[in-house]
Amino acid sequence: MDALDRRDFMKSVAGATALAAIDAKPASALYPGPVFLSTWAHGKPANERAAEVFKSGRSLLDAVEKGINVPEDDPKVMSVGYGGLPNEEGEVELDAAIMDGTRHHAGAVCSLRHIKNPISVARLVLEKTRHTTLAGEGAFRFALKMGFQPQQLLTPESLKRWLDWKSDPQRETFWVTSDTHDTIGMVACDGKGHVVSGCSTSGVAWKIPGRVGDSPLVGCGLYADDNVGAATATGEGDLMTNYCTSISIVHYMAGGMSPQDACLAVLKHMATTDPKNKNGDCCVIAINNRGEIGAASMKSGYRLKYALWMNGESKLLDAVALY
Ligand code: SD4
Repeated sequence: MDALDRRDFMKSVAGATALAAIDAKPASALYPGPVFLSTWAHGKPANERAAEVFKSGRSLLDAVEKGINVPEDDPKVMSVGYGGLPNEEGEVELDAAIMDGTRHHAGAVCSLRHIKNPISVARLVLEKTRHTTLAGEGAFRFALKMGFQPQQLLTPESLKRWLDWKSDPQRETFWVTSDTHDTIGMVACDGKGHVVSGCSTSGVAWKIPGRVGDSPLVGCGLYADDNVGAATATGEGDLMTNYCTSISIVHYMAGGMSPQDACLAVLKHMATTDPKNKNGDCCVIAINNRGEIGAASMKSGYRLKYALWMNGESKLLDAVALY
């Protein structure tokens, strides 16, 4: 461990301790209204919907869920919900999770088939059960019990993409390497110290059936704690799961880092522990309980566009890249 690594590690340990010890809401929010921060261009309409829902008097959890429903419902977004690219056998399998920073509790679903709004199923796992995560057939049967309608999630376009991939003798597969993706991850603060995070994805395209990415795993694809803040990740989940990316960011923030520094610190840690990770498609966003934000990408070749809704303004911005 070099000096920088050791310092980062000590800060993260200090962060973990602080996380357990801090029990107070911030004295004052940096920005006293709601802030919504999401990954990629599809995050912009998602934030706008979330802001509308929150303005109508509904909870921050409702806002994040309904915001994420926007790209889930949009067949043009081929990495989330309806129209998401399928696994190697041509089946769409969706992952999603939502976490409430007040209760330190999440609801999550993995490998869910035939239901276009996995974030809403995850929300019901959170609200209606004592469980945190439901997978596969069990998640599907739960969704049916909750009144969701099963449907074909392949669109003509996503079917064509799969058939093109399948018929290419040179195709890359997840038995060796990777392909396309772009999760919606959203973090939000209500301006009063309450934070929520959520994410929803069809995962990496052409994945091995049953593969679960980082997105529905608490601490990996997302985390939220009102005492500190919230984070979420997008990119190569198989890499980020091994670094528990989102809880690591929250720990860095608990140790005193700004959300921006915390996002960079986790990526730096990934790159210094294994230099191969500098080539990883890894992007993260974070918000603290004062409404301050951060966004970063590992490399400029996979630079995150992130959407920010604040003070009635909705913007799409470029994240900083570490390499
Ligand atoms: C996964 N992290 O399933 C997701 C994919 C993603 O941007 O986020 N892509 O690995």
